[in-house]
Amino acid sequence: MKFVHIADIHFDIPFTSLSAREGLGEKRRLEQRIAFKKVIEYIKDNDIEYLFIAGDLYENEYVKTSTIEYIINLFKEIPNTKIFITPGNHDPYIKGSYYDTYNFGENVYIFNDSKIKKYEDSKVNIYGMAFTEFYMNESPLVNIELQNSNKPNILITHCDLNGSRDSDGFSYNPILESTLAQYKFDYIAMGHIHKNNLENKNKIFYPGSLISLGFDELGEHGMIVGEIENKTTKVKFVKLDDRKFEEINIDVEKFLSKEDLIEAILDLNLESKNVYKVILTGKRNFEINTREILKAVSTENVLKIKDSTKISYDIEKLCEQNNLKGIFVREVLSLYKNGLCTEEEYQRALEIGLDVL
Ligand SMILES: [Mn+2]
Repeated sequence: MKFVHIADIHFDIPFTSLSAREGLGEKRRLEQRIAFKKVIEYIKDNDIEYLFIAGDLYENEYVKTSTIEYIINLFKEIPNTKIFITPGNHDPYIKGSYYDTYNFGENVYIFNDSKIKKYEDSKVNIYGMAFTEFYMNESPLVNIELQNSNKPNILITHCDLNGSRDSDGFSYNPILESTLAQYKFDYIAMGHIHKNNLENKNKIFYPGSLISLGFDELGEHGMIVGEIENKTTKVKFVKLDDRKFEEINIDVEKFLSKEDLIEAILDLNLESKNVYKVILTGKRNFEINTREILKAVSTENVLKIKDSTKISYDIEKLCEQNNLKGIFVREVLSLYKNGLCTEEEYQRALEIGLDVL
C-alpha cells in the first residue's frame, strides 16, 4: 500500500514573524495553500491510496470558513484516496470545531476520541486518536495491543516524542520512544515536531511542518511518501516549500561605520525566493541600532537583524585615560584580575559601563 504522510500545516496561522515586511504574512498563507495543493496533485499523479494528516491541519483560533471549504474541495478531488486525520493541539476535536460541525467528505475519516481507535479495511489496520483539548498531559499510547495480522499496522498521532511539560505546565501527548517501539507498528505517522525525521529505526516518522513557519524552522519542508510491501516499509521525503528561512552570520569587526555594514548586507548574494535573518557577530566599532539598519536595508527578503556583537576596546589605552572611563575600566579590571568576577561578567560590565559612559 502507498501513502502520503503530512502534518502541522497550521492553515491561517498569523505569521507574526513575517510582519517586518508588509503583506508577507498574507503571501505566506497563500503559499500554505499552494503546498497543500501540491500534496493533492502528487496523490492524483501517483495513485496514492492513503493520506495521513497527523494533526495541526489548521489553527482552531484563526482558520477561516473559506479555508476549510478550500480544504474540503481539494479532498473531493481525490475520491479514491482514504484520508485519515488525527487532530492535534492546534486543531483539537472539540465541540463546535470545524471537525465537529463540517462534513469533510465520504473519503475522510477523522478520529474524534482521545482513546486509541482502530480503522480496518482489506489492506491495512489504522490506529489513531485525537486531541480533544488544547493539551494532553496523559498519553493514551500505553498498553496498545496489536492483533496478529498480515496487514500492515499503522499508528497516526499528534505526539511529543519523549516530551515533557512546557513552561506553563502543559504536555502534548508525551510518550517515550521505547514505549512506542515495543508495539512493532509498521509505520508510525507523527505530527507535532516541525522538523522532519525519516531516520528513526523504530519506524517513528515526522514529516515536519508542511511549510516553514518561521526562523526556528530552518531547512526543507514537505511531506513523506511511503510504501509498505510484505511488511517492509520504504519512505522518501518530497520537498514542497519553495521558500526557505535562512540565517546569515556577518562579522562586523572590519566595518568602521553603520554605512559599511548596510552596504555589506545589500551586497549579500541572497536568493530572492528565500527570507533571511542576519545575525551580526564579532567586535563592533560603532553603535548598532538593528531597527534602523533593517529600515535602511530595504531588501524585501531580509526580515530580521539580530545583534550578537561585542564592543571593541583597547583596554590598555582605556586604562591610561585620566577620566571616568579610565577609572571605571581600572576598577573592573582589578575585580577580574583578583578573581572577584568571571570573564563573562567582566566583559558584560565593561560593555554596559562603557556604553553608559
Ligand atoms: Mn504543530
